[in-house]
Amino acid sequence: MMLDKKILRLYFILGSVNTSENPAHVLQQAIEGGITIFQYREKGLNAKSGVGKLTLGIELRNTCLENNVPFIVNDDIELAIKLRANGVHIGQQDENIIKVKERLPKGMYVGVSVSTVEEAILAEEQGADYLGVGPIHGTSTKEDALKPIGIERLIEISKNVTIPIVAIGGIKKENAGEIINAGATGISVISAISQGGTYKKAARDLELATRVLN
Ligand code: 3NM
Repeated sequence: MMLDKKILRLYFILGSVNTSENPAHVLQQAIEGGITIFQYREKGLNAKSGVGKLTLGIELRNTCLENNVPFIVNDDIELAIKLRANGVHIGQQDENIIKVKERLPKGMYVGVSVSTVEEAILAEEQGADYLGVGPIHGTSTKEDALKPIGIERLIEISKNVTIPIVAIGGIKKENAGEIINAGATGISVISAISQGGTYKKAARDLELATRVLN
């Protein structure tokens, strides 16, 4: 089943290390502001593991369910299955896409992080449902982020694949429009919402900023 492109318009990612507030509260506000999909990414220094990771996952999963927002789990395939997530998002360091798809129940989406045209073409061939392309700009949110790839690379990648693309890395309302104009289906953010103070307004402003003609 093809992923509805509208769903990828404003893709919010959050884990407990990205906020000093209750993550479920941040998520609820972001939903009210207009995010279209959510990814639970429990990674980085002081990230939860085991029962703590599962418990927060259940809470965020329930918030998404109550609000009819698709819920994606970063990297952790077992957790994604346990939480009956709508999909899983994997990086280049994670398991092979074909193997991941074999393990997942039918209908669960697989998103893949790429930063080159070659990686993008391969991920599409192997059955990725969408691509996360980045980092477009510099970001301090991901400790091991690669060097920014820039808008030109995003344009090049979008010309070489047919599956939807969400761009990531240093995206905020001021540069969201150029991302969509470069051919991306949507934008993906952590700090532009989680560090946005009023989360609902931050999400709404981002959503408005994506409304450009492309
Ligand atoms: N992945 P912010 S960049 C989670 O390039 C993540 O694959 C990236 O955070 C990649 O919106 C990134 O705060 C961090 O810049 C995005």
